[in-house]
Amino acid sequence: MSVTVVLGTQWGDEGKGKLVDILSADMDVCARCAGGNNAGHTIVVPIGPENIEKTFAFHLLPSGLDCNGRLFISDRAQLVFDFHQIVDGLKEVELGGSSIGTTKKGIGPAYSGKASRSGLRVHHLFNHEAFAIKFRKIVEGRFKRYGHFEYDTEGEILRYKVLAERLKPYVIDSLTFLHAQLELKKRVLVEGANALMLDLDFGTYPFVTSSSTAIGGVCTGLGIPPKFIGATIGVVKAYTTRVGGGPFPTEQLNEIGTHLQEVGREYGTTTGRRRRCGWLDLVVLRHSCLINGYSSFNLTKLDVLDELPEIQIAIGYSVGGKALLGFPADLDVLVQVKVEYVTLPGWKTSIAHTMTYEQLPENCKKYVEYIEQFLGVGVEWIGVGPGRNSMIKKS
Ligand code: 2SA
Ligand code: GDP
Ligand code: MG
Repeated sequence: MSVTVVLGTQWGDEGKGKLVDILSADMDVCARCAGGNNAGHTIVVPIGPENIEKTFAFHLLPSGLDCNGRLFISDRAQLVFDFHQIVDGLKEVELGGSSIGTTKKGIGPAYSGKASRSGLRVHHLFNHEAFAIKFRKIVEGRFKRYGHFEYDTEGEILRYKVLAERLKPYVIDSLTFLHAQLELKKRVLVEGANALMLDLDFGTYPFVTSSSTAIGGVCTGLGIPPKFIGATIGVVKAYTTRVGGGPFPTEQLNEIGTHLQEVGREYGTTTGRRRRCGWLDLVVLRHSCLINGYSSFNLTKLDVLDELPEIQIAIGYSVGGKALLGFPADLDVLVQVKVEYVTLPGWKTSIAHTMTYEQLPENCKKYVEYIEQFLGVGVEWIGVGPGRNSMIKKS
């Protein structure tokens, strides 16, 4: 079983990029399987003889990418066009007060096209005449639905003719490629994008993205059967953030939320939007564990909690005095939940330069162990800063 999967366990931005960057050193292939350039995965790495830390943000390309000539694009990948992005914006305006708060990268409209079987895929680019006919038809359909927005259809068709030539050297039959790698027992790392609570089926629908961000999306996105999947590492932020609209039971619209936002520098990697912040939610994580079956966790941004005298963790939801067993599907129920918290003491000391688990303050270890025991999943990695070296290997 040579495939290791890295998935976001909450509402995204847990720090998947950083773990993927670290794990990539021991991998042969790093693959993206879902989402698009809505994702923003940040890595902070020491560069040059003086080891000056530099920040890189990856959107569409895998964070494990380290060299030209080693990038491949699946011929089956769906294409996101500029008109999808325009339509994304128009849809959000149409929704008004109940807008999703999308990244406006065209993800929803492109996945709608895919599901309604009118999407264009990478292989379509290489039959220019047929591509042009299909493209015109799709754009006409969008004009009918959204009115005649400003868009130079013929200019775009010519632009894609040129871009297709540039893309050609990278395009492969990814199924044949990946299965050949698996046959050779090469190590494959899958970089999940977005996160479980943004999954089209299991997230806080409709405030979700349009791809399958859960473990199932790894198999449908890459065309590999579950039998190849060895480890599934869930990346868990030590508190919770969410960007965009939708309910967020442990959100702290107070000085705690502001503290987490400022210390954690919680701004969208793709859009620069302020991320909403709140306490860690183990009800969300239990739901996440059920679906993805994590073999271990990477707990990230634990350093962001350093200064807090007390830390709260959500451990249950109830409605009308009745405890809920699972995470509610209905957002009208979710907005009503009363959250039950436990309060743990903080550690009030910087853990930024801690190298081993044993060196962490006792209260910090108690926080980690509480999470492990509640969820029944071990924490394998702990992030204590944004840099590549600020990661403790626990077990
Ligand atoms: P979309 O654009 O259709 O996928 O938006 C639908 C919802 O999914 C959320 N979403 C995200 N949430 C967290 N991080 C994402 N990536 C960027 C980042 C976000 C940014 O790394 O910070 O820069 O704003 C991401 N992408 C999509 C989105 O907020 C909607 O709630
Ligand atoms: P991703 O989408 O899951 O890859 O996460 P993002 O890159 O969007 O957001 C995570 C942010 O937290 C980035 O700015 C990272 O550099 C930063 N980060 C990751 N791990 C840690 C950590 O352990 N501590 C701190 N302070 N920052 C971290
Ligand atoms: Mg991100």
